[in-house]
Amino acid sequence: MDEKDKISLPEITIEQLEEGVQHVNNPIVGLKPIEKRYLQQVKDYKQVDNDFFFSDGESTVEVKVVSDEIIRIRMAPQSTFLEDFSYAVPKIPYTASLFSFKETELDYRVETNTVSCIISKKEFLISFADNQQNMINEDFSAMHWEENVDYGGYYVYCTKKSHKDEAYFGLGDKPTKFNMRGRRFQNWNTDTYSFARDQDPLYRSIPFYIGLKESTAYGIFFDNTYKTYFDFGHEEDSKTSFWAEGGELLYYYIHGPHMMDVVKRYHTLTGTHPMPPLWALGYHQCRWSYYPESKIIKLAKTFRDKKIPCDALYLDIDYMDGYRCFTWNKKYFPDPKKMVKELADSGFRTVVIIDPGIKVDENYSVYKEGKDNKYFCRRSDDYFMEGHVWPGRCQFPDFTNPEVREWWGGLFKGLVETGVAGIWNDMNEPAVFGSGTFPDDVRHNYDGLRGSHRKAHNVYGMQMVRATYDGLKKLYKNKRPLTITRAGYAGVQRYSSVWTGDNLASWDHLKLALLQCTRLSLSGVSFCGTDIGGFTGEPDGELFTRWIQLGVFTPFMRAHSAGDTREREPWSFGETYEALNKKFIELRYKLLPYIYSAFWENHKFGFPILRPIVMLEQDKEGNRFREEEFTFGDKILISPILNPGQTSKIVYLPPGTWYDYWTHEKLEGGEEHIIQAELDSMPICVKAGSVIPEWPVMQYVNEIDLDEIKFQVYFSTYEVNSYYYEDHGDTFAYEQDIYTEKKFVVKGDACSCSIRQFSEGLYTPRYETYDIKFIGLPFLPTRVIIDGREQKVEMEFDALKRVRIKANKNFKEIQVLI
Ligand code: MIG
Repeated sequence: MDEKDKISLPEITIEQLEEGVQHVNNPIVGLKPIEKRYLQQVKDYKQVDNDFFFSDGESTVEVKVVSDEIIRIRMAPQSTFLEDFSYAVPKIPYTASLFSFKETELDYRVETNTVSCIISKKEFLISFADNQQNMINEDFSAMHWEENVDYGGYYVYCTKKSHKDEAYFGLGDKPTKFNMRGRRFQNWNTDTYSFARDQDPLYRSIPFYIGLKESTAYGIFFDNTYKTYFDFGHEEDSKTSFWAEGGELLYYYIHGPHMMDVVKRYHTLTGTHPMPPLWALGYHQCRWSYYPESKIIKLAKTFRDKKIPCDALYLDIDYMDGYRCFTWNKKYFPDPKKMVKELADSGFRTVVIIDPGIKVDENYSVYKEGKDNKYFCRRSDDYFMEGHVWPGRCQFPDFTNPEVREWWGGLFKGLVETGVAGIWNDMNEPAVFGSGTFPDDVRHNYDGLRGSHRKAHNVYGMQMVRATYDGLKKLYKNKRPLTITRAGYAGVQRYSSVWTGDNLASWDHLKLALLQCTRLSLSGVSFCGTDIGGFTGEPDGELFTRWIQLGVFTPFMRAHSAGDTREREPWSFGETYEALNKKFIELRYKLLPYIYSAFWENHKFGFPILRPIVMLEQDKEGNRFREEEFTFGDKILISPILNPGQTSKIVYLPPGTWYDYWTHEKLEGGEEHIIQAELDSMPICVKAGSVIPEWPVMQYVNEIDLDEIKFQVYFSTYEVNSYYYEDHGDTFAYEQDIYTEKKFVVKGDACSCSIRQFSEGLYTPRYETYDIKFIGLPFLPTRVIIDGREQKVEMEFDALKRVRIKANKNFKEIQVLI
């Protein structure tokens, strides 16, 4: 090779060359080696407000102070940055108060009150330390890249040091062990029917992880929509890398030190779920497919006859006319509006499925409109992107085009007028029969910035459900829509709940369900659930019941099954199981006000709804391998039974005092306990000091107007706060502070227990009284003092010395004492 044909390269070491050289068999460059190129010594820097630019003469790295705890890093190999646009982070929430800049002999330091970002001059390594100069996350080698001769742009890489025993969590719903250390993953949304343990990738891409180094947590959010990879000490134990097949090396370093801080801060970047309609937290019954009309009406009636609570029934693809979206099969559903109303009259919401594939059919208005307005995706040479899906030959809207999203949102008008209450977005990876998905050369609008499918693939589903959500929100006029999506990218939580796709009826998948949901919760998507019972295959009664039990404690609770399997309703496995399933669905309904409050804490404050043990007690080494215990909100701990025939379980409780939910037995935390759990039970523990709201069992949300509400108060000797939230349940008035948030503070000693109440917000609930039950009092009370005055209050005691009193809801403090 001639000297002049060589790519001009800055000095790089032999070692780097050996690692990086790849011979690409490309006709244009022949066998010319494509090198991995690394940042070189820093030559100069420039500051523009809270933005710092460091250059090695050829490449530039931007260090942006986002907040006291979040710093964003970007690299431009030839110093030209791409457009600063992100589907995940719609608006960077700048909140940095003070920051400073220092230059020393060896490095530059950008420092906030809590984090210091250190840029070494000689090697251009980037590291993050806390304000005590404890190193938390460091580059192993300088950021690097490779030119992409086929498409232009670069493959971009970042390699960090991985410390012995450093643990890794997050990354969406990878169906694998909870701590991802030692594994490599890929993000490329994929329709994975009947997926297996460890299969990768699946339907969603959330390129965000939490590292736990010793007892300090931090987060890395690699906001890149191309195919991305993460290697957590898999290739080499001492390195953790992430890289992408295009786009920018752009990541946010999110400071902890607690995992909870990291997740909350990740939420400040990517947003939280809007409040869901309350009914969406009830039990949902789905199947592929319930049709014709008589079948679904009978299903509804069976629920009510058997008095098994249920709020939503689903129509899968067979409700459509030849699988044409936004149409009805009139043979099966001659009068959908009447049917939906009939269901609504007995308290059921109807949710229908929608797919992105639009049937190529000149007589079908959706296709015609899409075609006339050029809304469908095209190949690089301007041919339409065509593929076969359920309707046959289809074209696909380009949801990355804002105009297309607007159009798509409007298409729901008919379904909304029919009374449909929720939309289930399927096949939006996007999935195409045969080829799997779109070819790479499909072009997308990408909100005006243009891109091939390589860039838009991972956000396609998220933009579909965004269009769906925004459209429904307008059409419902201030009523909350329910949307469910299969595919998604970081930030999808702003538009939708997700379910984990086509799982399998096996005990191992029950375990995966637990892992996937807790992992999703840490990755910003708290409103998640799995197909209860397993989508493919056949569960037996025991597996189904255990899955219902876990389902009570997954934010989205829906049973679903494939069409070629036996029926899968709560009564499908005989009377014994029916009674058990009913008992646990009823438990879900009792806990609805608690569940709803946990959603509020997610929406408003960015707390994940499901919290694995390691998040509650991250400094205890062994916890990073505990996978089965988790809390729902911060008060109820669950450890579902995950094996056939199992009737008891060793459960670890974090420090503090806990109570067995069923027996009220007191259990000390910081140790393991054996908890009995025959099929009619499951290990559930409540933290001491909790105030757990409870509703009577209703057959559907709002069936009964309450005139009192129950609270279970769990005695504690240390002070504990609990939050209780309520609002209209179905409007957006909460955005104007029309809600009530109550804080209860519980504290007791050997002869008294007090509960104080604080309220905030403008919503006034209908009921007047609280029905309060004290659990675990170490004494038998004889007196009650309400707001400083002793009252003659009737106290009821039961065999377990639990004390029950009724009180007006406006009290400030209640004390029960000897
Ligand atoms: O190619 O609509 O994951 O929940 O029932 C299968 C039929 C298409 C896949 C979804 C599943 C749904 C099914 N769909």
